[in-house]
Formats: sequence, structure tokens, C-alpha cells
Amino acid sequence: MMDRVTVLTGGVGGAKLVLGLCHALPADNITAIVNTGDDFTHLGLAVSPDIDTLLYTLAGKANPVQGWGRADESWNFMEAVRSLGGVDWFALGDGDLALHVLRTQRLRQGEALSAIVAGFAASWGIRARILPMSDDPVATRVMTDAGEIDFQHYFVKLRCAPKVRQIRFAGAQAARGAPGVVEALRDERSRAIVIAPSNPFLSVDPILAVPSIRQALLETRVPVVAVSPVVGGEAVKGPTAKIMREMELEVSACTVARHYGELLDGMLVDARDPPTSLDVPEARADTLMKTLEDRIRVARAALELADSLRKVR
Ligand code: FO1
Repeated sequence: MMDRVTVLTGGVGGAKLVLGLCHALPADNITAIVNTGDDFTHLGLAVSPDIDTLLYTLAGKANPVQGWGRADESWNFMEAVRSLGGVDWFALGDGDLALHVLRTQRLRQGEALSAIVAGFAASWGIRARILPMSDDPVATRVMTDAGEIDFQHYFVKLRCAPKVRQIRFAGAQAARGAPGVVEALRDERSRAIVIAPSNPFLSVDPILAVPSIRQALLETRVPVVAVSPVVGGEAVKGPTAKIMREMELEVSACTVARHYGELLDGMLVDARDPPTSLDVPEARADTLMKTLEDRIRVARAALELADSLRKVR
């Protein structure tokens, strides 16, 4: 077994864990498979928020307060857009704009998203592999009591207010894993596959909706462990708990483990949580990630859980 680890991630919480893994192990050993269901075209530009959040986080450029976008950002572009009556509910910082402009240009030239992202990561000296879940278009669509809306309208424009009935991933059925994705999941030399504490319904499910990815996870002999995104009956960040309540699900690690079902081998549960009776082996740790040390601690706890499962497999 080699110290290779593959992590499924989306959003801010997922990026924190990937950073922890990149410090717990040599970063070259980490492959991140990133949600692209949040992607959309805005002001004519191709925006890939979860890819960009991870690029910023691993390059040390992330805005520590907002979670998304860059640190030390300026907003001249948005001020000019507003002065011209342009759409301004989705804020594109001046530095952030470079990613969207260059990605749009290279996509138009026919380059695959995965190749573009690898180029950005190399430019910023990021040694972990960052793979979009697919180079094919997948769009998260949120069915609410106000009708069906696209992800960014739900998440940003409407601030997650509408009641969620169901979530679907347009294009997922026809989407193929990006180059290297299925191979990484099937690589039996790997130490672990980790599902980051991202929103299971909005950030992880789009990844699992890509048929070849779900199939690889069901068939892989590599231990698959998830870090619970729920701490003490609440979500650490974002609408996870709200969506669970709207879907009449108990807000607990148990619900998340059951949601991942048969592809899950174990779950890292927060030490604060009440006693649980998960269907899979669990380990306990302080899973709140405020500092870099926290991120490394949670990464190590997830790997130790995977190691313990390997022995019994
Ligand atoms: N989230 C917001 O709540 N407001 C924004 O104006 C906003 C702009 C934005 C620009 C680029 C980018 O990569 C992410 C951005 N996000 C913004 C976050 C985005 O909604 C992501 O989808 C979330 O991080 C969830 O993954």
C-alpha cells in the first residue's frame, strides 16, 4: 500500500480537509476529485467555484473570512459593472476575474477543464492533483417550493431561502469521469478514499451522480471513509442542516452515513455528537477545523480510521 489518498470534495469545508491532507502526507500523494455541479456561466464567463476555492486554498490565496474568492481582493470590476447596470448579485473580484477570463478563453479554444485546472495548479506551484469530477457539463438544479432554480441562484441570489424539495444534477447520467478520476478511485495501492465534510446533497452527490465514479466507489477495495459535516446536530457551515430538515431528515452523522449507503466503509464523527448507532464503523475526533493544526488533525483521524478498516477487510 502506498501513501496515496483520493478525496471527494466541494465547497469551503472540503477545501479545508484537502489542505489538512496535503500537510499530513506529501502533497504529491493527494488527488482531489472536485464537484463541478456549482459551475455556471456568469457575465459570459465560465465560473467553477469549488475548483477555484480549492486552488486558492492550496495556493494560500484564499479569503480566510469569506471562504470563497481571494484574500486581499479589490472590486473595481464589480463597481464598474454596477455603474453600467450589469448583474451584480454574484461578486467577481479583480484578481478572481483572471481565473474566469483565462478559463473561458481556454475552454473556447477547445481545451478540457481538467487540463486548464492542471495548468492553473502548476502555475501556482500546487503539488496535489486537482481533478474536476468530469469534463462534461453537470448542473446542480434545486427543486424548491418556488420552482426549479440553478444552484448559484439558490445559494447566492436567494441565500438558500427557498424550501428544498429535491435536487437533481442535469447532465450527470451522460457525464464521464475526468481523466485520472476512475483510475485514482480504483488504484488498489491507495491508502484511503476520503469523502470530505462537504454538503452531502449539494457538493458530494453531484460527484456520486457520475455513473463511472459511483461504480468505482462501489467496487473499489480501497477503504472509503467520510468526515461528518454535521457537528452536534448542526452543520458547520452552509445549508446542510437546513436541507436535511426540509427533507424531513434527522440532522445527524447517522443520516449522512445512511445517505452514502453501501459505498461507505466508515465515518469520522465529531466527539461532541451524542452516541450514534451508525451502520458502518465509526471513529471520533474533534472535527472542527479552525486552524491549520485542526485541518491536519482531522485529516490524520480520517486516515487512521481507513487504516483500521483495511485490516478487517
Ligand atoms: N458566494 C456568495 O455567497 N456570494 C458571492 O457573491 C459569491 C461569488 C463567488 C465568486 C467566485 C467563486 O468561485 C465563488 C463565489 N461564491 C459566492 C461562492 C459560490 O457560491 C460557491 O458555489 C459556494 O462556495 C458553494 O460551493
